[in-house]
Amino acid sequence: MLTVFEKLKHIAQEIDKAIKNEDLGYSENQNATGDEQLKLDVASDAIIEHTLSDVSLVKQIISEEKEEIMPINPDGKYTICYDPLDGSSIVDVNFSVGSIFGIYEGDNLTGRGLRAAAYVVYGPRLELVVATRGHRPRHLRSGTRGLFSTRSIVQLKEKGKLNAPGGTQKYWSPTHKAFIDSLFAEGYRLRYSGGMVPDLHQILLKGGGLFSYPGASDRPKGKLRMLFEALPFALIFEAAGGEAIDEQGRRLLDLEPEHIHDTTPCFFGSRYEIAKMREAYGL
Ligand code: AHM
Ligand code: MG
Repeated sequence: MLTVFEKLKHIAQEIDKAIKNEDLGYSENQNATGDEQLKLDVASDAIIEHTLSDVSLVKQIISEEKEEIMPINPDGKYTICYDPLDGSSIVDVNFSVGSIFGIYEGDNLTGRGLRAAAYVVYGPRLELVVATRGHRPRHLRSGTRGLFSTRSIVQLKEKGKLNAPGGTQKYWSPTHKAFIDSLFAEGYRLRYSGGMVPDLHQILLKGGGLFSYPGASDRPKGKLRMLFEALPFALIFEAAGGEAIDEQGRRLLDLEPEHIHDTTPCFFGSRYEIAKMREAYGL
């Protein structure tokens, strides 16, 4: 796993340079889910593909930006699923964006097969959070000579203060709206940038809170993709002492996507907010 994490540091540096220097415009393509692709989405995907394609531990890669699975080494140990540039709709306004990685055992593309996860935050500083299953996540920051050093071990408190509610309110169910309102009524503060990487990173580093992306009438199965987005963050939240569930109260790490681009409603939080969610949803 260390070899893979070392490669992720290289990828982080390369994508960071691309974000700072390359064209932010649209490419002529759409990705597998029909989203317009930015030139930067394509460039970030190419950096990751190029870097991972000579790692013998890697059996195959699956990208949010690719329709199909890409084989690398048939004897490799892991499948790496990734979102090369999450939050590409906010990169033009110079908000923080990120890359997300899920490292799955063999070709076991389920929550139970997920062995490790990581994300990169491209912000004023370049940061990386890595977690192997069952161990507290490590938060690293890149220094002056491009070397990453550990800043902290990530651990959530029992209860936080932040509320990051995703999606469009007019499409939320009355249950979800009442739940989100109840957190604000309790004193939670709104923190939502529209990029799940910085939004979840903030909750993790500030010790707790809730990030939700529910199923709603416009998107009954939510927006966030299981393999590249929801499951990697579920592993990180659980490793940090928090929880990650869907709207039926199932652990995200117990889910099994039917298709590689499947999405799921999701709730990530410290224990208190997740307990409140279960209560509000009658679970
Ligand atoms: P993307 O992968 O196309 O960038 O979309 C995922 C992003 C997440 O980072 C973020 O949490 C979510 O979309 C925001 O969606 P919304 O604007 O509907 O709240
Ligand atoms: Mg994404």
